[in-house]
Amino acid sequence: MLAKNFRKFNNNLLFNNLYKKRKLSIESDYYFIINNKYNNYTTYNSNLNYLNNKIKNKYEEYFNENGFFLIKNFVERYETFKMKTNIYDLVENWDHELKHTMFRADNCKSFQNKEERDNYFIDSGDKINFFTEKDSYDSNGLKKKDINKFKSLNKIGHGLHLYDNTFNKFCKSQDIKDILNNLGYIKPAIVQSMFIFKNNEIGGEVGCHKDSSYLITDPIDTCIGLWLAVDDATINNGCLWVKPKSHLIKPKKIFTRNSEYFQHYNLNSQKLIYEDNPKYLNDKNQNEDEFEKIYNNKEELIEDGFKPLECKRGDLIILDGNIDHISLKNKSKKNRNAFTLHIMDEAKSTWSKKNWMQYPEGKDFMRI
Ligand SMILES: O=C(O)CCC(=O)C(=O)O
Repeated sequence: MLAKNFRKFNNNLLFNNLYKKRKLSIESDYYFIINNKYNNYTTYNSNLNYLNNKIKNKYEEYFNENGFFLIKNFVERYETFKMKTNIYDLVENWDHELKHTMFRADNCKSFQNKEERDNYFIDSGDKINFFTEKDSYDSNGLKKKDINKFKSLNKIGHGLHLYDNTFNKFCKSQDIKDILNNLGYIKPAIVQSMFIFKNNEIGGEVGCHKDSSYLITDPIDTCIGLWLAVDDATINNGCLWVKPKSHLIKPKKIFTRNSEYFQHYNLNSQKLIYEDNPKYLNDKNQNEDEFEKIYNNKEELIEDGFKPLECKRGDLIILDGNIDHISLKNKSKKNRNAFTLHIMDEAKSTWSKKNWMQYPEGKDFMRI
């Protein structure tokens, strides 16, 4: 029913969006913006080649210097509605009593046992698994009555891109390839994708982190994040905040498979742990305090040099794997859905065996 109503709503939007035009590039005070002038609402075969070399260089230069970049109108608004329809279909078919785990796994009481719960997360790399908000379930692990299935979700991951749907087409689009190409990616491969709900009034905060702490590549960090706004994202509904130039400080900690469990078979030990990052142990250019620092409000973020990246639906943010970013709790009445991709360069690095997520033996990441 949800999906049917949404489709009806979507068709009206399609009509309204048919003649919408995209605009030209502009520059702002702290981030450089390109407005995609391509106006094809049905496919993802547009490309960034219209950018002349001057702009291309600026975009690379800006990204390398600051660690992020925002492209306005990267996809038509209509495409974001198609993504939502896809998600509504998945959620409608999801038996929330049966399989899900809370994203904040510590509080989860709804799985049979800890082992099963951990595996649902660890094995989700090539699957469509559902992760719920901690505030949507009561202390007995039962979903609160006033929260529907859609609203209860924190994210769906981590293999949405692998299935034949809107997300898959988006990932293979020429625009995405061009971005990665321009940034020097030789063999880009998608390691994970997530639909992040950040629903109104319940969407939890995401603590300050660098993606390379969670997605480890060796010998160098090649992880890059692409974050597509599926709803308008504002300071009020929990937009992303980034700390410009913080990508120059390397991740002090990494989130890894515990060798005690996986190599020494001590089954009473924790499966996933935080460790010092061996790559940068001797790196003097570190700030210990920054790791997973908690920020409670925008004033604290501004004080520490973070910038809010407010977006319209269809805008894309590119994040260096080492940039500090965060989003606050969504206390507003508006959802803040987003689709994210994390990509590595297989020409320059390999996927560390330490990573929490490993594909089944013999299965490769999707190259784009
Ligand atoms: O969407 C958010 O709130 C956080 C996303 C994020 O941290 C990521 O994509 O790496």
